[in-house]
Amino acid sequence: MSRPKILLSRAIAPEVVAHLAQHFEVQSNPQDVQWTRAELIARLQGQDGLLDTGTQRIDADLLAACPQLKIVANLSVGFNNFDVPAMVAAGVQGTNAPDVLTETTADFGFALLMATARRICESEHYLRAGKWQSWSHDLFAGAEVHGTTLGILGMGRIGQAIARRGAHGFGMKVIYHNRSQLTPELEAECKARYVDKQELLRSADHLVLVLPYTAQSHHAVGAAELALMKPTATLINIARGGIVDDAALARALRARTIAAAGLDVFEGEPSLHPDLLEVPNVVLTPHIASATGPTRRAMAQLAADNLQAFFAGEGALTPVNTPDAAAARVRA
Ligand code: 8YV
Repeated sequence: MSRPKILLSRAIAPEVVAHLAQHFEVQSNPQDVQWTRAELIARLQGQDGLLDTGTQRIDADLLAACPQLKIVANLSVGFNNFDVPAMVAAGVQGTNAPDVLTETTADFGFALLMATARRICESEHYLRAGKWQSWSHDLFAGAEVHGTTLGILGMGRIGQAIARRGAHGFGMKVIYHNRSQLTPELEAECKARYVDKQELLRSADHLVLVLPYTAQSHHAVGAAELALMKPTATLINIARGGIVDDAALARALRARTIAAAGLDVFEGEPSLHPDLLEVPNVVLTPHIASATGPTRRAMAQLAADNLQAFFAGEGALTPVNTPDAAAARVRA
């Protein structure tokens, strides 16, 4: 029996590619370029599985154009690139890469919060530009972190890991808002108190966004929400770009109706709203919250393990949908 054919849309850890090659016919993207949708569809012809980084839209049109495709394994915990109902209807499995990135992503969320509150990037640019002449009592005076109120919007695994860092490491008072309230045990462990969204926006000194991107969370933080925040507050987005209205945020930063922002994700990334590049009180990073060698390897390995388990008939390890059995595409 021939081995299933797997397409890697971007480069991943070489040891995971070598592992995949023991079980599959692997076709990779040697130049590691971001293919257009048309290029992806052309390359997917005859492929049984796709390992993607979560950037290619998997919808009814793509699935109809790639009738042999049976599974898409995302190298990301987010799967907003999947049209889940379309995948269910077409009998195609989707998987994500949860858990293995939780602590690393929470570390980065905290790093971004610290860098933003304490103006680390702004002050480094000043130093590199040769502008430092003498000590001054208010030179890059930033916002306090320890003992302040940490607000978290989206209290899944990563939100909880951030809450633990804030409460246990920095003595912060943690409040959160989420679609559902945590169990009393989890709330106690995270030392977190559930509040409504308005109170979260009004009370947080540092507000971290860690919620999934859906039609409901599109622009969950826009002009109206920013207007509720304290003028001394910072906003940190490590979730998805579309959750924040970037144009409204740039206006709030320029007018200093909030103090600062730290952004790892952007609407329309890798392009940025040009106004964000013009304001000094924002720390900008290129979607790297999960980017450590060990974590990116673990994410790639989990995606590979999903493919292997699926094609072995054992069922995907971290499925995000249950494909319609009647429509399920025959495995190679
Ligand atoms: C990924 C992410 O690195 O997991 C996610 O949802 O946003 C990041 O950890 C990115 O999606 C590329 O795969």
